[in-house]
Amino acid sequence: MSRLIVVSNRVAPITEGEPTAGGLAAGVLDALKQQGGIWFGWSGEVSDDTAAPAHLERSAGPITLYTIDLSRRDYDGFYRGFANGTLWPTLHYQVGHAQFDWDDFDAYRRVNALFAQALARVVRPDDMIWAHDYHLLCLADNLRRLGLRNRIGLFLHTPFPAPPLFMTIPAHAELIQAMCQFDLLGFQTDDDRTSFADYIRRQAGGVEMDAGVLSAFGRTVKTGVYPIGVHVEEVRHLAAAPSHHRYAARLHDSLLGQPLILSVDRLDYSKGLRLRFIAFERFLEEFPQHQRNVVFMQIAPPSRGDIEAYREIRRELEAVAGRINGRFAEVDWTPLRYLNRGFARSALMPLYAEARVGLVTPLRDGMNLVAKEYVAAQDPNDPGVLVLSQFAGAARELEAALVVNPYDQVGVAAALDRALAMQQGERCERHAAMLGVMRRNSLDAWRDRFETDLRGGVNLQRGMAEAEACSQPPETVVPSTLPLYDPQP
Ligand code: ADQ
Repeated sequence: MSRLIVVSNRVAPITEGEPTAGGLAAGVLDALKQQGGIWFGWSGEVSDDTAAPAHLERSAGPITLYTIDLSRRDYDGFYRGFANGTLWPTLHYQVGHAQFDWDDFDAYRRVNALFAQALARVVRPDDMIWAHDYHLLCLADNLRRLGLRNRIGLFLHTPFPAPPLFMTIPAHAELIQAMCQFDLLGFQTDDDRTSFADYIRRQAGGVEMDAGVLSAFGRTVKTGVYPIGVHVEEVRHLAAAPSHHRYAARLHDSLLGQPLILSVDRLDYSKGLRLRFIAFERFLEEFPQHQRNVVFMQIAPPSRGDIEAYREIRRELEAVAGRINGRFAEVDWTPLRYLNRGFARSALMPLYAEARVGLVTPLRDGMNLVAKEYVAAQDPNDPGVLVLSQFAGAARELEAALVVNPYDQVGVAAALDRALAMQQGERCERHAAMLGVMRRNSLDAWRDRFETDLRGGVNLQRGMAEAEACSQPPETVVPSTLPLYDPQP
């Protein structure tokens, strides 16, 4: 039987009870647990051994993990450099944080080729390969060069920006051409898919056919929208189980009846934490009746701490949090609690349930699972209110949230006041609407739809071959002088 092979930059810690601070990890792990398969990725180890990297294989229940190490040079150029220093900020419309270096891009190509070579050793001809995220845009291209004809799909967990923004990356044309070697490209929202299709039409001389099928570079690639979801019942179960309430009980006691505004994020400039803190400060200024009567708690474990932009945002947040507390705190009241740590899911979900307001205001986000988890964790009879950025993918589905512009501090402050004053009837109504959407677009539905479309994709590729033979092949925008991918040592 055809196996599912998941490929992502990192494989998740499989041990239950450990904090998992990445949305991709949460989604993929849940998906693989259901049906089993292979998960392939970087071990997280940096090895100075430059010889061909060893495979590490281990099984955890129905999941077999294969991992490879990276050299220091590749880690610096691929992970810190191109993936997280160029692609991540650009895909999140934060070009001010982006930098580009051709040596880093070489490392990105090299690591994608390395993944492909290691993967090719374990793939069988009828396996289906599902790659994840922005680290692996060139994976299918490398696998095709090795002669693999398997069905290969990519799901992009981040946004995909409008073409003029993507084109700030000097290697944009090569990246897009490589992406067209996948059979299926999945996006979180229709905006993201449309941006990619716009690039293909306007910059790559390609055409859009029916139902999201694009033709470019002599290939046909299907594109689709697959909003990632959460296991609603599982989240509610974790949130309500008394055995998980150790932290939530301590939090509850410490609040002394004051309502809690809660935010949970990886510490990342795309999550909009600095503007959120300033919006909370504005809220205390504009609505002084809430002073001494509310607590805002931000949980934000540091991530990517060896990249300067991340160290900088951490310093900035410490300064702003200190200023707000210095300005408003009383002997018996601290308005902002800022926690630089992660929590196991079982501990986090009851914390969501304690919060009267879930404040989720990224500047851009592919989806944002915290928003969905917050909604799922609420008691349907007395739910809290979600205040959600219009720039999170989740806002496309959770229209019944209080949707805000994270750049508008006055607007966010007003939404917080409105959320805290909202009557039970309206809270229940909004919550029920959001829960209905989330049940339809669950994590299972996300996985099933992507897999079904990927299985169908192979027929599509064959079916389109004839049609393409009759039409003029689209012109490529990639200069012929572009270097090929490095062969691996
Ligand atoms: P992330 O950027 O990591 O994911 P998000 O979608 O919010 O962001 O997922 C975070 C996940 O990690 C959630 O399941 C959450 O519970 C957990 N988490 C976050 N902070 C935590 C903390 N302090 N302690 C413990 N757990 C924490 C990327 C994209 C998103 C996209 C996801 C899934 O950037 O836009 O929604 O992948 O596709």
